[in-house]
Amino acid sequence: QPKTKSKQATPSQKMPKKDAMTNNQSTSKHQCEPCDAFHLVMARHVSNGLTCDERDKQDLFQALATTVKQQMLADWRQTRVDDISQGRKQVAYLSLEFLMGRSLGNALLNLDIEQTTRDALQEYAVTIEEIEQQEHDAGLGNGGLGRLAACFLDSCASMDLAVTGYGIRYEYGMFAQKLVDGFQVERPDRWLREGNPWEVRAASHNVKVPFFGRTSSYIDRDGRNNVTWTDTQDVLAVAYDMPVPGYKNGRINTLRLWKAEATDDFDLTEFNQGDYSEAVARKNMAEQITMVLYPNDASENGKELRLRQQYFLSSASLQDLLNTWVNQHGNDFSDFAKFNVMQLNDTHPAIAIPELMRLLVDEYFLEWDEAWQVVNQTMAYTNHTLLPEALERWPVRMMQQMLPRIMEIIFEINARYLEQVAHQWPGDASKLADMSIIEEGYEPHVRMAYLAIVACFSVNGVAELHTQLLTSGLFRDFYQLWPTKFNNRTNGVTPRRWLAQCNPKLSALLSKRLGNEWITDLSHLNALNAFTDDVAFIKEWAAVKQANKTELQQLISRECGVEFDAEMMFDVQVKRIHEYKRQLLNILHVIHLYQQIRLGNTDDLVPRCVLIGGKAAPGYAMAKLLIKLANNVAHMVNSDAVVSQYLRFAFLPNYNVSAMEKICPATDLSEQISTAGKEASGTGNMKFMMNGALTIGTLDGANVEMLAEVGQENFFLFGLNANEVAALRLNYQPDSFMPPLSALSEVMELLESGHFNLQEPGIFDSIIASIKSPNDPWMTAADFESYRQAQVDAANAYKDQMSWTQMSIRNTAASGRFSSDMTIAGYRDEIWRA
Ligand code: B1H
Repeated sequence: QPKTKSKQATPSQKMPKKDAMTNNQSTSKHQCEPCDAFHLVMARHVSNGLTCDERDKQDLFQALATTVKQQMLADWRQTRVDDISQGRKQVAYLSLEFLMGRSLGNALLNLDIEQTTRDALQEYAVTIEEIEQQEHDAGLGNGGLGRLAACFLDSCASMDLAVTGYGIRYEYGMFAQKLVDGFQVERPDRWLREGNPWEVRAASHNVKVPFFGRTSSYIDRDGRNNVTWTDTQDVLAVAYDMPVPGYKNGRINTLRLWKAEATDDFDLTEFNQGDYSEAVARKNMAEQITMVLYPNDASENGKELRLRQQYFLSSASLQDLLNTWVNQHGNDFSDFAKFNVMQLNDTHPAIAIPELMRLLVDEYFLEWDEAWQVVNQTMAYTNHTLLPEALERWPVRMMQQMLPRIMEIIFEINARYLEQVAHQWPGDASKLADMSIIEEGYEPHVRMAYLAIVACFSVNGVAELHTQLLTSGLFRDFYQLWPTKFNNRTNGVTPRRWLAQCNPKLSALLSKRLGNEWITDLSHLNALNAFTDDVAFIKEWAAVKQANKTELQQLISRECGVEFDAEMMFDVQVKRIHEYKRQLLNILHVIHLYQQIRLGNTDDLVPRCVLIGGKAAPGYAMAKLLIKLANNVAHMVNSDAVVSQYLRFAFLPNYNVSAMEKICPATDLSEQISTAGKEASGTGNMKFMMNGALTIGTLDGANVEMLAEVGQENFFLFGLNANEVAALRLNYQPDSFMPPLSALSEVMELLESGHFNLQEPGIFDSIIASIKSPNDPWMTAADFESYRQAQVDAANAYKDQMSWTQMSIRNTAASGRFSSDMTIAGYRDEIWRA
């Protein structure tokens, strides 16, 4: 009876009555332990109108979050029970990253207890917002890929899908970024220091993950030839569960994060040998696996510990899924694929493919073909990038040593698959080499993307252009072999966090006009188009943006010491720092404006505040230098009294999910300026659009689809398209894009003069050289003039606030397609068939 759930009391109905929550301890009739505990903490810290300090507030956060978690427990358990009893297909979303950010605000919204909580806090000298600030971001991801996983979890729960996220409980999340003299400095992110009130340690799900050792074959009693993997060093995987509440529907899904611990038995053998220190050292080795998130967005690093993380996550999650299956169905896997499907978030967990083969063949004694069928019917792969430096390849030697049985299985998969290739392209030896899962050479490597394509029944890209480029380029041969495997699922973002929660003023305005169905069906935003000539509405819309800008202005003042002015245009680029994202193009434009103002060419200028934020991978020297350049330019801009009448420039340190929640509601102009063909999708672009920003952007990633939805007249398009970039690559001459007296040549001259680094001679030489290099893959010079012109268009458009606001409304109205609910509906119907 799949509908019984909806008849259950919603969490709000189960929430204690307002008077019970607001009564103090002694008179409360409500016997709920967590609420009592909450009031006890509250009373201790903030009774009698005393104000509380930050430490007090942290206690209050812990108390409130614990209370909210307790409210979820019954529905959480019920969700699990119902999913099992109703025999629903289970989806496992495997990802090395879940960039969850804060959970309190999202839980209050989805559980519909925000008002109750506000009421309960009324007698204390503290607001929800102050308490929310106390929560440490769960920064268990790098950027778009990790945040996408988090948005998907929210959509799946809100759409009543039985989806479990499987990830790693890193002790240290994404590093905290500080600036010292304008340089990025990394600080550890010990997000668990104060404890994580949301998690539940679920020790009953512990499993052991084997490493190292050797393989040997044996003949069993039935005369079957089997393989065992012995003398392994096992690591204990301990499950920590986080609740994922659906939006007002009573469903609580699970994000299961694995922590690595030393196993007891492996301690024991060494204790027995009297080798205490060795045992402790090994314990550290085991626990290192889940110590830290690798901070390389869109580039691999090939570290051995990273492969250990990947196998640890994959093996623990699969053992968990198989244990659940066997408990219910015994060792018969013939129906497994009917009830289970796994989505691999890029190749990071692709080692799950040979691991599932190993578990089925070696542990459950399935025949190879039977096991392969299970793998091939249950696993689906999402590709997130075309950048060659991000395609994972693991040395065969490393794998043989660390995961000997897994490497054997990959060889076997490859041998069988290459027969198919040989059949398709008879006598074509170079096809075999090109398409082999093993890249031969001095140091042979396993190509993880090829392994994923061969094994999975679905391969998807994350935007239409990206998928086209995959099937016509990188994976062309595979597309010929298996055209039906390939499909597109354009990314999306959750409208709960990225509109309802982060922009309460706009949400209220939307709901006043449209009702609140948009929160679960974002296509309702289309109806806004009926109000684009309603002057009163336009004014309300503009007032909301203005208020949000004032809030951001305060944050920028606090964090950067730069005074933004909410009367000026807010021009924003926040994302990881990477050459392909071209923060450099943005900085060059700021330098151009600076020059114009100093020359007195200010007649047509629209005053603007430019914001850049983002982290550079610690080992990515060029990205780090771009941060330094932004800071030096910002210093010159902001300290010039004349210039700062027209232009202000700030670099926001430590950009993260919580910062974006303040930034996207306050942005006028969103910078999505990557070199065409390089940004697989982008998702920040969608958050800005939803919140009424206009986009200045290239025909890259999901920008292409955003433009199609909103129309050319509401979008500032510039630059080469992907084909033109590829064509120009063959004969690129940056000089030809900076003729004498051109804006770019003047900018280059000022930069080369050392004007922005008077005390630090030569530090930007490598940036200058990269712009002028015929080998510049990002073609910054080629797109500068068209970018500058688009910026002029944007400024001119901004002068007419009425029509700008109309365009802003049209952007929000057209953003409905980019709800992750739409994306997930696609995964559900076309891939998971759940
Ligand atoms: C994206 C990554 C990524 N693509 C390797 N690839 C990583 C690759 O730690 N690593 O090794 C981490 C991340 N991230 C992003 O995915 C794309 O660049 C965006 O365009 C896209 O929107 C996002 C979500 O699909």
